[in-house]
Amino acid sequence: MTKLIVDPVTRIEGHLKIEVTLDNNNQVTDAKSCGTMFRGIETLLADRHPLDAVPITQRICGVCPTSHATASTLALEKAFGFLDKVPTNGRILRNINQGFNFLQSHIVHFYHLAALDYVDVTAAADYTGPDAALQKVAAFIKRALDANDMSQLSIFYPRYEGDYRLSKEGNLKATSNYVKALEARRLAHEAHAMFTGKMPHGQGVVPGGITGMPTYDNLTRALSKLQTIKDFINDCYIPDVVAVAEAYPDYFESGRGCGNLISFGVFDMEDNQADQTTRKRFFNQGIISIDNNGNLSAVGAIDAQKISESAKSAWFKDSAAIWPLNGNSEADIKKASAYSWVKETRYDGEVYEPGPLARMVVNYANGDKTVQDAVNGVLNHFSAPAAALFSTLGRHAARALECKIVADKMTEWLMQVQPGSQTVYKYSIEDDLPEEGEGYGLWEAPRGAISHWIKIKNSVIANYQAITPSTWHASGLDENGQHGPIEQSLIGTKVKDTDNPFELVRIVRAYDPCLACAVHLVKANGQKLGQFRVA
Ligand code: NFE
Repeated sequence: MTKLIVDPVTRIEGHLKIEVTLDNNNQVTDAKSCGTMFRGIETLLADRHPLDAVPITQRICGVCPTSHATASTLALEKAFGFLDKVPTNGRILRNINQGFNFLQSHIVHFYHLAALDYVDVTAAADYTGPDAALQKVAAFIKRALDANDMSQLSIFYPRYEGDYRLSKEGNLKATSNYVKALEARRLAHEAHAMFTGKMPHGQGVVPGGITGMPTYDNLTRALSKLQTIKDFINDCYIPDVVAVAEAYPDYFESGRGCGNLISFGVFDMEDNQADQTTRKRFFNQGIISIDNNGNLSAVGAIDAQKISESAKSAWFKDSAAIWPLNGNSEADIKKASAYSWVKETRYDGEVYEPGPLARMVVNYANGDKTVQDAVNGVLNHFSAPAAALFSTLGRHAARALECKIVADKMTEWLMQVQPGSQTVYKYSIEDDLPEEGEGYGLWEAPRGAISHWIKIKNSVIANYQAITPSTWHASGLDENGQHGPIEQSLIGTKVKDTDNPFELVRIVRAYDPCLACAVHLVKANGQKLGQFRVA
């Protein structure tokens, strides 16, 4: 038995350690996903005005602040009783903002984080041809080598060696697109900022709608930026994911996971809908599972009462499953069973995986023709059954397909916005907000289901919780002995070379974990919970 530790897992957001136990055949028999960072942003919210939650919770993360802002906004709208009051323009602009955030996040995840597990950028080191992007990469590598300073290449190195399979031409094409992806990401941020003031952490998402005023000018400019991003998705992102899948087809059989998928749904399609679990959303709400024979279940409805968090393997005092609205945990850094700052989020007591895969499979099973055509296109190309989606490559494929489907839909949303029409429901902060209330917001971040939970007493926040998709993904062993999704994906994996465990990091990165989002801590009364010295 050997212990193998990857710490930190690089090219993700936040701080994650992976610890696995290998048997004599180097097969993973046990896995621990450890969030090593302490966040505690919820503590900042105690006793503040409820409206402060939207800007403050966005600071949990710079990658998916839009999702935090929107989930927080929905929680407040529920607590205030005006979930059904958002005007049409506000609803559509929310979809547009969230859409641009999905596009930038998915593109950055593939090119700048995960693709480097499959694409060998050193192919560009001796490049002398006409491609300006490759010339820049070659010059970047040369500068570091001339200075004999490999730390300048830290975005590429160190890395695990021994399994780069693309041709030189394939590596050059993907490396060139790595540079072009930066431009696509910038355009998505710029378009987002047109309606929310800035990005990241836009100011325009508020309970009641969006404050940014759409004009024909900024809508036209957003459409133009969207078109460039769509071209990038069609010409680069989709073909590059297919090229990686063709070179690494065994990764359709890696990292299966827990087999249960969950989506809270995202992109509201109708006005005046009070119930978040049943309102019509472009990507539907639902749970779905696959059995050991590869058969999908029917899609089940979402019941917010079934969401819980426990802390068996997390450094918090309570271990039993708690409905998040009642969550109020104290840190316990001496807890013997703990190895992570990530709590165990569960649905109906079971382990579920949120994310692009969940959204695609739920919509696929619900008969969404666009999603079915896209997914069947991939499955047919690889002569693969639907079960192949539950894999490392399946997660990348689902994310890329979703990116295209969202971008295509966004043209329609941008055309639907009415300049000059109301974008936000008008209310008086002094007179119209209740002194007491409870609410939760169920939405989707790029990485999957996100929920914010709020209790208001005496017009201030009495308790707040933010549960992110990465909390679901990176959660550890719960009180019922169930491993979280990433841990389940790792168990059973065979590691070829223990000095270069690329199999493990490929599995983990396909989930697109963000540990900045995943860790959290609630303490409503502001006590000091611990003191940490970072050496
Ligand atoms: Ni920090 Fe996020 C997304 C949220 S984390 S990136 O997407 O919420 O899972």
